[in-house]
Amino acid sequence: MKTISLIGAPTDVGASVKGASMGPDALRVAGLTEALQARQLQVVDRGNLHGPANPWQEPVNGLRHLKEAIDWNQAVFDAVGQALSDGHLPMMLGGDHCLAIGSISAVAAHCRRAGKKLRVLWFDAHADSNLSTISPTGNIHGMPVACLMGHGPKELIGYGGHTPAMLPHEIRQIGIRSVDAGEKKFIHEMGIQVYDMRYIDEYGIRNTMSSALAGVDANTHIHVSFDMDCLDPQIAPGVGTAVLGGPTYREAQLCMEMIADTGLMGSLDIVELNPALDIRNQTAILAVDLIESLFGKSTLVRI
Ligand code: 5AB
Ligand code: MN
Ligand code: MN
Ligand code: MN
Repeated sequence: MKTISLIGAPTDVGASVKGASMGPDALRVAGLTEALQARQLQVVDRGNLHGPANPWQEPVNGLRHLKEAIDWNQAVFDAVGQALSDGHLPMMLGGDHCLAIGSISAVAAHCRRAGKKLRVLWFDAHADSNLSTISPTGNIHGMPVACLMGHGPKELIGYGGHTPAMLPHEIRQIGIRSVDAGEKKFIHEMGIQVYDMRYIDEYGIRNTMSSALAGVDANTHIHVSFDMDCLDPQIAPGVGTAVLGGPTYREAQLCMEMIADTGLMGSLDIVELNPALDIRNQTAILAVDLIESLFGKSTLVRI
């Protein structure tokens, strides 16, 4: 039986909108553990990690709360690494998206040790590829992809002593529709494969996911980094940086179902859920619903 380790990371140090720190408990209230257990999965809820409080300061040299982000990511790196060495599937409950630096650094280290190929599926409205020199906000939740590729402050690019944690060919970005000018240049230079909303509109979600999953095999570890703002704000209002025009409920479900069909998902981040902006916890409930599909609950009737 597969065991899932739930790792709560209750912080919003990477953002400038407050509230993502309440994400882990909102997911628990929405019934995450029970939903996974109903899928015959064993769940170990490791509770919430501890880290520095959010000092709510302005950016210094283009980076807001760098020290706090370093500490939180170290805690996430350690916890995700521990879960993987225990043979569990880590599910990191954010928290803001800067925490994917620690989470994916740990997953990448695990893949190197195990001789596995890594495929990161990054669902987001945003490209999260900012650098301190080009970011319009200094918010580190807008920088994790760049940091993972070795572009960022030295403390954020060296978890586990390996830089870069991830190479451009190991990631696919899906649902992107808000990209800053500097990010566009970075993505282009790095050669990151982005399935933006225009691509999804033109080719459909099925072709998008087939392409994003192309090349995975039995030796691939799929990591899903799911920023809740990927979804259309009509169905997912509980996020700090909402952008119109995201995937619908059914499109999101098909993404999850196609990932489940591979049987290769080995780790997961659920981030950027902001209960303070949500309506009766509906975005958390939606997250649990999509997670169930990621673990094989299907709407398919035909046999
Ligand atoms: B999220 C913006 N590009 O860098 C920036 O929610 C938004 O993790 C970043 O995707 C959004 O501040 C970060 C304007
Ligand atoms: Mn993000
Ligand atoms: Mn986002
Ligand atoms: Mn956000």
